[in-house]
Amino acid sequence: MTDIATLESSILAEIDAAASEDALEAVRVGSLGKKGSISEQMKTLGKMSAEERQTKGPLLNGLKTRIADAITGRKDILKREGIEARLVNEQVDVTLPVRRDPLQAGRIHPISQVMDEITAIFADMGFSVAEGPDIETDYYNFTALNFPEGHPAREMHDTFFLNPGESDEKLVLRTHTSPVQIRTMETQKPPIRIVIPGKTYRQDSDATHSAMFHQLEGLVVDEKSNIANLKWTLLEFCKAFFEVDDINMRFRPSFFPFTEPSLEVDIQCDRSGAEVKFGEGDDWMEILGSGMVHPNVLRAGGLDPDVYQGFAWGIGIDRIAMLKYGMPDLRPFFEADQRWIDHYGFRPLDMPTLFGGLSS
Ligand code: 2NL
Repeated sequence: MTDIATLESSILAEIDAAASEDALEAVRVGSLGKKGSISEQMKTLGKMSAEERQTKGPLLNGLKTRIADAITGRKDILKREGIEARLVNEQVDVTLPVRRDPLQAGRIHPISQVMDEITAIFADMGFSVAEGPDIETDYYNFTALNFPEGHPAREMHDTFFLNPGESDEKLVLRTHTSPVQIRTMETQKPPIRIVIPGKTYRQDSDATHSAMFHQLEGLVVDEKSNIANLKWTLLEFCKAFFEVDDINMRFRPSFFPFTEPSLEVDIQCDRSGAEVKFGEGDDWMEILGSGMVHPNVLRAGGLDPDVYQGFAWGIGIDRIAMLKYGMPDLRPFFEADQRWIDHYGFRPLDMPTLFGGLSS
């Protein structure tokens, strides 16, 4: 056998023996690579006589081509074997039930969803979110909000009082989120544009009331905000929240100790079908209370009512969540029933935004 034939058979044997693509690559480098055995042979051509080169050259070139072809052929076989091995080993039982991705398994409670939707709407109008404690002093919950001592409205709130502590201050579970507005006025100079979502408490529970419920209040204070601004803000809110192009609103005179004048707001709806539709029909539904901030409340917040004025409103979250998402009963909100939250809950990664759709 010639040297070339010996070299060829030994490389072909290595190619056949290569059990992986990595091993095959090592054979390729060892033969066709820069310092490989065939390349070394090619380098000797330069030192040969013209005659010798004429016979050896084509032989070496032929060898090079055959080895390259053999490597390609072996590579294909190894690839196919790899796929076949995976097909045998990586079996999937397509009849198994689908396991939910942990990121998809949780559900956002409708109350959290509605709070996120409402804050997204007001954030888009330039409001920031403020929060405060659930346990409040009698002063922040009532006195600063223009409820005189002994005023019947204090009793109307069915307040939960805490046992007196070491300090003399009377503590309550806040009956509305309004104390947060007072705290904000004390620390922030106007213009103020805030919304306050949170838990509130009143001693009252039946099919439509829970002792702990949720409210979202808003407050705007500057030097000239007026009832027209209040109406526009609430109209834009209602259109965005109920996801309708237009909606009629009705403002009725009312009374709250902390606003003057006070206005209750109804929106147009249609109750003729199985569920209530908003923005159409000739029926009305009350959805929130509002008004111009009472001068005494501005004063309690450290602001001069001769310089500043503002408007405020409060919405009950639980009820409008029921309205928007067609939930007939309030009680399951707080029963932690997995089936209920699976049905009425929202996907955690579908965060409400105005550009992406609030509830899509
Ligand atoms: C309702 C009514 C309302 C407010 C809340 C408020 C807060 C401050 C000053 C003035 Cl600090 N007003 N909040 C105003 C009007 C109505 O809530 O029926 N909520 C469910």
